[in-house]
Amino acid sequence: MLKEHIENDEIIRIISHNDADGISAAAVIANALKEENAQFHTTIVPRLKEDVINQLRHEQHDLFIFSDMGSSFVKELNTFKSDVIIADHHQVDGTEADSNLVHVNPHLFEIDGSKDLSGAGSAYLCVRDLDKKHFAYFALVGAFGDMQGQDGFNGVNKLILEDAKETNLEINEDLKIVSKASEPLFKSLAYTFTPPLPGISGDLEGSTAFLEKIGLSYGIKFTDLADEEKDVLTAELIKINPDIYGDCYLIPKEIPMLKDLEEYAYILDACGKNKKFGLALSIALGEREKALSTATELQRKYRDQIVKGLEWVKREGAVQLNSSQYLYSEDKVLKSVMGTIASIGLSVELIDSSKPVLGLSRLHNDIKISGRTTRDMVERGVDLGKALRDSSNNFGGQGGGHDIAAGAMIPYESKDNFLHLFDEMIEYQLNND
Ligand SMILES: [Mn+2]
Repeated sequence: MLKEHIENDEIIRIISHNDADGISAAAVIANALKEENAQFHTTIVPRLKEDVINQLRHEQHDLFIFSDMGSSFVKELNTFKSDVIIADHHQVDGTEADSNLVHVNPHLFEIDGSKDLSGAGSAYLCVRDLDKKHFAYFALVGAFGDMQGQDGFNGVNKLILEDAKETNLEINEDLKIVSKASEPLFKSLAYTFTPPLPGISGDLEGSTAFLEKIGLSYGIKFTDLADEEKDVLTAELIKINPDIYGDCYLIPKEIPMLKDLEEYAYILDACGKNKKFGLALSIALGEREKALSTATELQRKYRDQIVKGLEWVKREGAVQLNSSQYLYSEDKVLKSVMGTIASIGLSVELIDSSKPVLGLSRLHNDIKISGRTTRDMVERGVDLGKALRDSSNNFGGQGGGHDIAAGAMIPYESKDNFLHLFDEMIEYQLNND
């Protein structure tokens, strides 16, 4: 379907999600189209809603591509007069696609979209046959953005990894700490959230104390350490978390800042979290220098907000319900990183991992909710996507996502009732697995 529209020289309309995966998904498609000299127009949105879809319906395009979103709107998109491609990996609702619509989603093939394929991966599969294996690495950037590559790639991601290795990807064993060449060591360590370093991740004082204890200067950059100092650091960090040393996925031809795919994802994420979608896309489409220095500044600011958020979690803790827990604050900075600190808080053991956690942030008359849990809890029966969808629908809100990570939006006034219902649903899921 895509090829035909490219040959007809149309302007192809891309709509994608606003996180690192969604931006990578748009980047795969946009880069592929650019290389085919096709024209495209991209919009990045936080979530698909009826009004967005109805607006798009009136645009004069022959092909719409929805990436990292769209699977819960098959019914609406079936009614489009133009062609539609959905390249998503979120849970599906069972609606069959009409003949104008191509629906690419791992869940349709009983493949788990929360760990085996990202939105960018689905998008990559749509362009792969146009001889685009050299963009496979963007699918891996997206997978990192959705936390799918941190323990190695599985499922379809693994097949995509083979495409990337065949073309431009190299894998090296190394210390998996961030910003090795651009930040002083104590920040590199404190800003490393995956793999988590309990006592160090998100904790500038903890990180400084650790480096003092092992006799390394905290102000030096990792790349400026002597080899024997790197060895000492590696040995000490492995004691805290053995996963800190392992495979790094690198694009050798890229500039240092974007060489490591995981770090690439974090840059896109920082742009996305600051609503600089155009900036993120332009970097993914090849812009450097000024675009990158702006992005680095945003990343610094964003990381400081996360650190502030984690300090808050450490101080206050999560509010405990029977089978779940939540974080809530009306503080402007904390609100903006609530989902992220729920997720990192869980992994660095600041939050009890035996209960799913919700990060709640108020936006005017609504509350935005990000839910996170562990693989272990999913195996015990928890499905956050289902619980958040059902509990938010009950109060006129909407939600969904994956079993391990999901989101919702509810009216502010139903906050307490919603939390109560959600908690009961989790309890039910655990008792009826
Ligand atoms: Mn995604």
